[in-house]
Amino acid sequence: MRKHLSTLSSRYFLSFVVSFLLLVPSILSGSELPPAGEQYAALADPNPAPVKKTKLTEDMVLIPAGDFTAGMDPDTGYQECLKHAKSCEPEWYRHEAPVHEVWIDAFYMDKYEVTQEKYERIIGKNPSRYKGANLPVEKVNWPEANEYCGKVGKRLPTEAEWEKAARGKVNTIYPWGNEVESHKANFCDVNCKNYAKAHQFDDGYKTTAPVGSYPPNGYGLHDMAGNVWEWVSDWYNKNYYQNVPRRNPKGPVKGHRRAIRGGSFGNNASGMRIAGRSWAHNTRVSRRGFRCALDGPLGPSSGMEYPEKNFFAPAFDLWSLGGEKIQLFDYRGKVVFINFWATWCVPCKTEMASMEKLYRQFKGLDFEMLAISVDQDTSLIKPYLKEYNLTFPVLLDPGSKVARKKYKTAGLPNTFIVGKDGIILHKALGARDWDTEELVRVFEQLTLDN
Ligand SMILES: [Ca+2]
Ligand SMILES: [Ca+2]
Repeated sequence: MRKHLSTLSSRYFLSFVVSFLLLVPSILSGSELPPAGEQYAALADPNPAPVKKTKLTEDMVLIPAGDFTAGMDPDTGYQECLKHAKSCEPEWYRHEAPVHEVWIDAFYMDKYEVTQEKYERIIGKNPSRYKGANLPVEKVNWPEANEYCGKVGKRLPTEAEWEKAARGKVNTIYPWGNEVESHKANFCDVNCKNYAKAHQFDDGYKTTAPVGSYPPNGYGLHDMAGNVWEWVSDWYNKNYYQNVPRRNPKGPVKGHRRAIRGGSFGNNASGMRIAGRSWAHNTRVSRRGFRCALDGPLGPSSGMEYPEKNFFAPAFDLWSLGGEKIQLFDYRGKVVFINFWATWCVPCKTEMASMEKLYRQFKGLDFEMLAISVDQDTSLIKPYLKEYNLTFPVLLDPGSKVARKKYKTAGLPNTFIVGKDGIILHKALGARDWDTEELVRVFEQLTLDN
């Protein structure tokens, strides 16, 4: 699979190099991007690789790309510890500071901790202390967790991915709010036999609980708080949050212990805080398991790009083919699929049918498709739509002012996916197959997001 991915990446790298070389003359001459139809179309990739279809994502949730707030003010962690534990030290929480914004590309996260049944099916043995097919596998060390994820075609999540996934779009101490409650997660409650036992709470389990026994968090993930601690891919470093990369941090380059997250059945409630960090040497203990992650479908291998930072989609108002004035602002609160195209653009034609399918599937939901034609001769558009049986809304940009000046399109087709908050989430230059299972799932997730 790695070979397959690297072939894809090099293919895209080549196509971008080609695009860039084609652009060079106009950059050098200082002229605007090519006005002539054929030249304009030549920049697009007429044969995009299809997005890989896979069933790997069953029982996984797509966590959309974007910023989240990582870390926590250490005093909050300390105060929360004082509420639930007999001894706490303020310095235990310094490694969660400072609070910082991190961009994470879209990725998939397992809904559940890996169960013993799944682990045994792949690895051929079950090391767990507390046996049960649907209980989380435990007593696995980091290389074993890493090996399992690799064998099923996935990987361990990074610490930052784990924290974003656990946050589930909220800024509370726990996934469900700021106070510990009895039936939200499995921690060291009244049933627990160790020093952390909390008499005032009853979560129903002395040791591990079957995965998914408690309500999911805001992303639909279970047991991110409690049950078993979870290995992540990062090395642990207590100072890492003080100088963390802004985008997709992958942890320190080396270390001698790994980060673990989320608390367990054997810890007091404050161990389940979303921002709580901990570490472990390469040991096997019954309180520790894991779950796997997977790159999102719009990662580098799909040819989709993420903007370097959060860009609001430039505002525009254009006439529709039906003679209505349409403003982008009218669609605030919806996911907007903006596609620049022209009747003379050959690659545009190859993606139109899949755009139509996507449009019909999401019509009426929090979704709008705006196909912006840059045709000079707008009389060609209606017959074209009729010929290919296309019903999505078409806007007119005959001078390419919106296409080239506002959206800086470098070729056709050029697609921009705009989130509900008006921020450009993805860009694609060249035709795509827009109604693949993977991409439909992406749009489902985006339209459901708040
Ligand atoms: Ca418990
Ligand atoms: Ca857990």
